[in-house]
Amino acid sequence: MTKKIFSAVGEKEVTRAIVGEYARQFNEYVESDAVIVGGGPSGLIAGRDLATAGVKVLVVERNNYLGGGFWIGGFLLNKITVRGPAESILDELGVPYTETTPGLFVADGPHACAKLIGAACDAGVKILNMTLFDDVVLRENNRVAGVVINWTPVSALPREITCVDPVAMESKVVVDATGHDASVAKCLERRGLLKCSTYGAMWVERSEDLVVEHTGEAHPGLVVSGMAVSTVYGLPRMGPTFGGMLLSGKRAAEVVLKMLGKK
Ligand code: 48F
Repeated sequence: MTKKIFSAVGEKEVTRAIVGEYARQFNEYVESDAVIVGGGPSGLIAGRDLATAGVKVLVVERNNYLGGGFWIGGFLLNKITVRGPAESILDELGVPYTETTPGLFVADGPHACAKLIGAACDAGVKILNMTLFDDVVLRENNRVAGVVINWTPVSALPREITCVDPVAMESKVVVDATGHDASVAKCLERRGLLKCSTYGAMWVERSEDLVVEHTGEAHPGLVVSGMAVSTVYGLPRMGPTFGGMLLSGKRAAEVVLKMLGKK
């Protein structure tokens, strides 16, 4: 008999640990202050700042991994760029970078992603991954008051077995940080409640300033952040540079704090 290295714990304890902890946390976050849909750079920075300020915040992400477009800089090359002054956020996160030309900073995508995800989790953000935003919860005067969600794989089921009803999570504010898709804003557009545009052609020197400037409450209860802002307002795209996403996430958190009466 070989000497045992690990604790005397079997399968049922492992299963109970997963199910019990998941259910406990899910139950706790059925009602939160803010739900952020999309765990890319803008959503994660917004989440980090909100959780740091003591806000109960849940990120809903359709993939099993967080980070969105932050893993790959552009053209499948994993170096991300930020234009000044957004390198201050890389400093906050402890991401090493190089200044390749005055005002342009380059970092490793995976390293930056890992630090960003870690910072959001350390601040207290809770995550529902493999979870697809499906619809909004609306209350009086069509105020957004939560999200309807389903497991991501449900959307891949054959048509004849897709009658899997979703569930809803209530929140005081919802943030659309779903990137180009602007999934939450588009959902309001389908209901005739919001007019969306489509993002414009690339013009980096204009787009990042405009994204930060337009970050805010696009509909009662709904804040738009990151690339979703470009889609909603028809702003130029910025391509493979991320300072605008990081500063937009910060701005989104400030707006949410104000809406929650915490600023
Ligand atoms: O696309 P994404 O990284 O959005 P972002 O934070 O940053 C945009 C940049 O990555 C880049 C750019 C500018 O630098 O052009 O594109 O605005 O992250 C969006 C996240 O939202 C998730 C998606 O999987 C990604 O992780 N997402 C999108 N739609 C849904 C969703 C949905 N319906 N439900 C849940 N998650």
